[in-house]
Amino acid sequence: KTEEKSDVSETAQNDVRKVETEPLVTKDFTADPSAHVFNNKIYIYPSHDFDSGVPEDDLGNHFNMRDYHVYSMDSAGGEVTDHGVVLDVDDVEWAARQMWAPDAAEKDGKYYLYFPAKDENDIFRIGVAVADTPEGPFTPMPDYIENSYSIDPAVFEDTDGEYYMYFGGIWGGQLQRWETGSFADEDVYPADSVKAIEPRIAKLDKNMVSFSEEPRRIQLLDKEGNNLLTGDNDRRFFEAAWVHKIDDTYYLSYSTGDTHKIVYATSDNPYGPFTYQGVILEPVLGWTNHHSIVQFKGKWYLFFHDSSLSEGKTYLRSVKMTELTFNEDGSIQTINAAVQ
Ligand code: FUB
Repeated sequence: KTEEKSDVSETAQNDVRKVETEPLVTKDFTADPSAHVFNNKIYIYPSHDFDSGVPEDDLGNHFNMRDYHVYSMDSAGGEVTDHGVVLDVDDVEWAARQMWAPDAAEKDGKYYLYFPAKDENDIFRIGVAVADTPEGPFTPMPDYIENSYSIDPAVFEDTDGEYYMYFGGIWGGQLQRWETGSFADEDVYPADSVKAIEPRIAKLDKNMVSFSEEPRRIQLLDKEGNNLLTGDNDRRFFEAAWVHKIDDTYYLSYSTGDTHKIVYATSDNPYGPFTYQGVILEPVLGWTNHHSIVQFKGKWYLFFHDSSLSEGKTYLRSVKMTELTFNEDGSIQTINAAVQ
């Protein structure tokens, strides 16, 4: 890992690297890519966007996805194999609609697909489905994970074999409804001058299908040790948490939502507190920005999406990838992948 970092030592820390990228999948619209290396291949677990005819609103009802495909690649940037539909909302007893950004994990030869969806009360919960292979098909558990809520699960396997789920998203993702500990009837946003709503973490049980603890809040700090504030839209958490680890440093990256960036913060503990560091990906075409970071054959890659294939329709997105480079001090070089 030290060698990989030194490969980019000549890169100026604050340079923005402009990249040109193409959609990895053109047959369908795909978004929110969670990439993992299983069995020496890259597997991508994305949302499956489609035009359901639901009009656009601030709660994201137009993101009305109903199933998941899995994709794989033998080499970075190589041919992409579509493994077809691996889970459909109709097969999930507790889920009613809106199958949003999923993630996957492997343990002891079993594969777990974690996914948010609204239940029959229109409350986002996080469910899990199990398979014997990374490409599924996945069999859903009958109920959502107890004590789960909101959206965008990202499951991180630590080097000691523990698994943690990072999750949450504000606005349409409903995290603001959970500030009191139970689901509020109305949105509750803190004032601009107070601590912003924080992402959540829960350790997974050894069975991988339940939490072994109540979800906890993750503190996000600036470099002076102050909490990031609600009004700090350029840096505060919105959605799309992802964690990767290099040596002893945990990198928590996430979307800032209405300022459309992927940013990151670091910690020496999976529970945080995490200290804000900088921007990984500048705004892309389309309102949302959502990513994952994975190491494959010695290089690090950023998977993300934009709306280039649909010429800007924010709910019809396409998954892309590019190499991610680290500076000698472990900081991440900012990428600009914007297309006009
Ligand atoms: O794809 C639906 C939602 O849009 C995701 O859950 C968010 O992260 C945003 O990308």
